[in-house]
Amino acid sequence: MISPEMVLRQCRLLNHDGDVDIAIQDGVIQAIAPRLEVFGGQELAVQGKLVSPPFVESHIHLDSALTVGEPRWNQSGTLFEGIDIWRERKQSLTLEDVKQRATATLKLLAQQGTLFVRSHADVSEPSLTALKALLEVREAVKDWITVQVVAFPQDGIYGSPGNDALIETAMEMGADGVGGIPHYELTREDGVQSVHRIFDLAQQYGRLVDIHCDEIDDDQSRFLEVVAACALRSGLGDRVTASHTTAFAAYNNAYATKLMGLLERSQINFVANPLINITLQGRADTYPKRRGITRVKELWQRGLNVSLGNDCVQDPWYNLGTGNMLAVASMAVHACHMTGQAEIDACYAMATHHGAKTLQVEDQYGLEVGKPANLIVLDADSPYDAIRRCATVTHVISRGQLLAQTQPAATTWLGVDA
Ligand code: 17E
Ligand code: FE2
Repeated sequence: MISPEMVLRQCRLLNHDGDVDIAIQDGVIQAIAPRLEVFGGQELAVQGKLVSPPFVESHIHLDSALTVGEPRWNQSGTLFEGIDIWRERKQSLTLEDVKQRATATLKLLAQQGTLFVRSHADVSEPSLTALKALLEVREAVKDWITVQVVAFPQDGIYGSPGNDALIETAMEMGADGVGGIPHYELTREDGVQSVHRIFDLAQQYGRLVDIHCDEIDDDQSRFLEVVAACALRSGLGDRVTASHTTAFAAYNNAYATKLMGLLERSQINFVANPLINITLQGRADTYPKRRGITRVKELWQRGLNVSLGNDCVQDPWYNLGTGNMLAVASMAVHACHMTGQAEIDACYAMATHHGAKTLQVEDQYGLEVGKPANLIVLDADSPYDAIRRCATVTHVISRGQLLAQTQPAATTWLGVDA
């Protein structure tokens, strides 16, 4: 008999027949079995609901979150107007401003079941306020949520003279990853050079790579091949992530097929941000309009790692958003034609396990004995049910502690005969 601090009774697990009990002790999963005999501890009656590892937010900008309308709303809906609005807003960033909005956003994410987050921090301002603030937040929240910070040169590494030095300073300050935006550099050559520079920094400082790559509908935007080639040649492989890659959806199939072989060899990760890119992309199209989301289905079918992100919560690029990963997965199901049963399950995996692979946190992640007790209870009986109904995450357990609880909405019918 064991004496855990907490026992979850009758949990339905992913890919597992029959319900199990889960015992938690010292912040770690102590036992998983159909009926655990325990002595003491807090009991949580899950009653056959889905218990899952937490969601992984593979891509968000915590520095710009919750600034919608400041100083103005994005009227064109394009990436480029968003960058211009942010350039204005970021002139008035303070540490307190960024920390307050980032922490509020992390709480939104966590209460909806996300406990691992990769955030980009804009490092195109000489003060590096966004980065400093997010590094402080990473530390301040680490007891309840894991945050990685990627140094992201929003205005390009070569867009203005000081930016190259700023991204190196960001490495010295302790960013977890190095990013870039090759499709926004002034020329194709600058874009290629920026990718090489990013890989040099990643190797020199031993950091992860996560590049905003080809986030444009231009079928000539082909930096993904450069990223994949660098990942292959440097041996960085799955420590590298290509985010967005929306142009991949615009490439002709002959080129896309050739590229797919290189991607497979490179073993890089992909992050799709379907809520954002379905709205940002296709803006220069008339009809038919592109969906502007990378080839999620084909990448997944080839066994490549694809995960998902919100990208934004109410910022210059996206006026909406609540930070809910099930909403992101639902948009992936719809916009990427992932409606088959296995495909819906795959979209759930993209919001969970695949994200852990992108973030390279698999050693801390998953419902297994000995792993940190990070888990969520959903008001759903399967991933399909969870995505279809955008189910409430009723309990969030982080490091073995109950962090947040939410009541599902309940309707009472009045005045209608059953
Ligand atoms: N910056 C960028 O280049 N692309 C985006 N989707 C966001 C910020 C949100
Ligand atoms: Fe982004």
